[in-house]
Amino acid sequence: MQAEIEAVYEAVLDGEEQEAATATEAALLAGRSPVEILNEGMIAAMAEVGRLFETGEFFVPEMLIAARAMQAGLTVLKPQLIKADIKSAGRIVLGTVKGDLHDIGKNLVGMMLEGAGFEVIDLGINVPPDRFIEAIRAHQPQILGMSALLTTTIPNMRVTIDAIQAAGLRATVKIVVGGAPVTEAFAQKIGADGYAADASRAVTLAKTLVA
Ligand code: B1M
Repeated sequence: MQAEIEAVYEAVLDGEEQEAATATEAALLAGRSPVEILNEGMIAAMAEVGRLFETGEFFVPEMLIAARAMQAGLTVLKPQLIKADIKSAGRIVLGTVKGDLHDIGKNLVGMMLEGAGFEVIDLGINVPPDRFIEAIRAHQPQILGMSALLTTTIPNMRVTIDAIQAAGLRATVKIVVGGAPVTEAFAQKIGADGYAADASRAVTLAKTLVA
């Protein structure tokens, strides 16, 4: 791994918020690409955080400070990931489902979509079905995107889709789901229109769905 990328990786893994921002700036200045910094520095560090949590070496506080450090790095990276686009490619309402507080992946998906010219309305975390429904009525998006990171919260994607159906809005919006425990088969089973494994695939899928 390149030294500049390794510095980002270590800062996120150690939960060093200030260092994560500084190392990200340094890596950009050294000519490393934003995508390389994101994938090999930040996302790789979070994967290691998850592994250490599974083996009992990290606990929730360590996960949380690593997440904060990644957010600090992402704040520096965001302008580089988003290239201004004059014409809106479409409107997307995005949120993490009820019961789930994970938002780093969702935020990344939102940033990449903005970078591709989509107007993103982010409802945040722990979003109950009725808030998704309100947002569909208020913003009339072409796409609704739901994120979930827990096997215990992915069923809320189906609950939300059923509620949208019951509200008579299902035909007005395409529904995209994603997050580590979500699969293509699960997406089909719950009646979503699409599944994306990562942020760049989410952009490709969104473009296809609005085309
Ligand atoms: Co949590 N956590 N966590 N956690 N956490 C996981 C998810 C876990 C896998 C860790 C582990 O055990 N290895 C595990 C889930 C196990 C399971 O359900 N099978 C877990 C657990 C158990 C928990 C708690 C229950 C722990 C506890 O309290 N005992 C608790 C639950 C809280 C809750 O939500 N109710 C909890 C809490 C937390 C923190 C708050 C401390 C923190 C989140 C901070 C935050 O998000 N602001 C946290 C973190 C940081 C993690 C890990 C370490 C990292 C997640 C992350 O940010 N990854 C995670 C382990 C892991 O994933 N390796 C873990 C980086 C991010 C870029 O990837 O989110 O997958 P990801 O997003 C990707 C794709 O999935 C996709 O694109 C993104 C970018 O490429 N994607 C989409 C995501 N959303 C999409 C939507 C789309 C399309 C693509 O369309 C709309």
